[in-house]
Amino acid sequence: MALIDIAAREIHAKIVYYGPGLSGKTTNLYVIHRSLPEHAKSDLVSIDTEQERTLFFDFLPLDVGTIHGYRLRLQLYTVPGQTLYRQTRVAVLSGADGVVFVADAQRERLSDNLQSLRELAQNLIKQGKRPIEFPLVLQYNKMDLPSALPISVLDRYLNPMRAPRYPAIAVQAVGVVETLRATIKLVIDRL
Ligand SMILES: Nc1nc2c(ncn2[C@@H]2O[C@H](COP(=O)(O)OP(=O)(O)OP(=O)(O)O)[C@@H](O)[C@H]2O)c(=O)[nH]1
Ligand SMILES: [Mg+2]
Repeated sequence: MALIDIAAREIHAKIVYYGPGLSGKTTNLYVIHRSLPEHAKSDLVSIDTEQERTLFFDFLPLDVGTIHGYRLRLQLYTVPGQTLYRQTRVAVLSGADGVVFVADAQRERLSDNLQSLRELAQNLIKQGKRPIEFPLVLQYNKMDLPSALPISVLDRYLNPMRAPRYPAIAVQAVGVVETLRATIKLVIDRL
């Protein structure tokens, strides 16, 4: 839940990158961190395994400027996508103001994407939110790979709710900033 600090004229909001294992959630945060100007850079905190699978979360605080005289401070988190860490995803998702669902566009990952989307909806409901009204942006990542499905097919299976969606190649920094910008816009509209 966004926190509005009237005395300090600041708004704090939380955006969570959700999705199946290895879809590219952590890569999104790396790319955003790398693209920040030196003076605005804060540390990217990653709690991961030796193989760089997210174990608990990644965390990046981000100062995105001023709206209506209030400084907007974002906290970006990623969940661990591996099936086994379901409870951790629940904890990391808690209090989110917006979600980026990072899907892996490869044909063989379609059912993993669907399962993760279903789990996300269930978790939002448990946290008292209505999934259709919740600020959600989809990212179709790994569009560079030969087995990536066409956008129209991904739309049909993953986006019946017609959320904003962006094709991406996160390792090449393609589509990463666009995805974040769209999510920030939804979150601000909601506030
Ligand atoms: N080819 C290709 N590889 C990508 C892309 N984005 C990420 N990867 C690779 O996919 C692997 C997994 O990326 P991560 O960002 O660690 O995935 P994750 O979603 O954080 O995974 P978990 O933490 O296990 O949930 C890494 O080897 C990345 O380099 C992409 O757009 N194209
Ligand atoms: Mg990760």
